[in-house]
Amino acid sequence: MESASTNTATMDKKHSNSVLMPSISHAFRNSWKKKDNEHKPPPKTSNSMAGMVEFIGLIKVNVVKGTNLAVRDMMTSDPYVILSLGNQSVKTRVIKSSLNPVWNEKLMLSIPSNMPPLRLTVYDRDTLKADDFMGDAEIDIQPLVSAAKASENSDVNDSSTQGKWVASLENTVVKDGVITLAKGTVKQEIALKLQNVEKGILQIELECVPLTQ
Ligand SMILES: [Ca+2]
Repeated sequence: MESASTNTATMDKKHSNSVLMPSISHAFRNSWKKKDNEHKPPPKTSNSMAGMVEFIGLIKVNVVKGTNLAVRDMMTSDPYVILSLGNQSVKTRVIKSSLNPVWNEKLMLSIPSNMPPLRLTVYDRDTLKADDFMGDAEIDIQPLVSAAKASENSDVNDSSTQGKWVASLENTVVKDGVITLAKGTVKQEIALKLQNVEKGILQIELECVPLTQ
């Protein structure tokens, strides 16, 4: 370090100490107070840009029912379903004490442009300990999205002339996931055999609404 610059810095510090000290400490007090009150600082622009995802449409999921689900309490379970697509996640209500729950609950998720698989996970709600896993399943939504886009671009809009797209669902399907067009909406009814669990079938209906712009 050169002595000249050190001297300058010391001089500056002394100068600011004598003149600006009261206002600086006041500013610090204010900034601390502000942090305590707000808890969350506003997100930086670069962060929010990095987290931005482009959506190409909406997927409506009707979680219809579960059949012969796994037992996680003494005799039964309190099942609910978590749906996740990319970073989003939504869940159904809990049906108390049932291995054949009927939710009939419609949930909606935005479809990211990279079209990740739709994940469904079933849990047993417990009050005194962590919820227990009751199986999961994954659905490739690309065939449904393609069908929805095709039907949108097509002039013909009745179900008889529309082709049928059979979804590729690997080994998780019980019932064929045939995609159908009825009254201008593209739908897919699927019965899924839950994976990583001893038993259980989940029945859902998917509907895709592409964004036109
Ligand atoms: Ca339970």
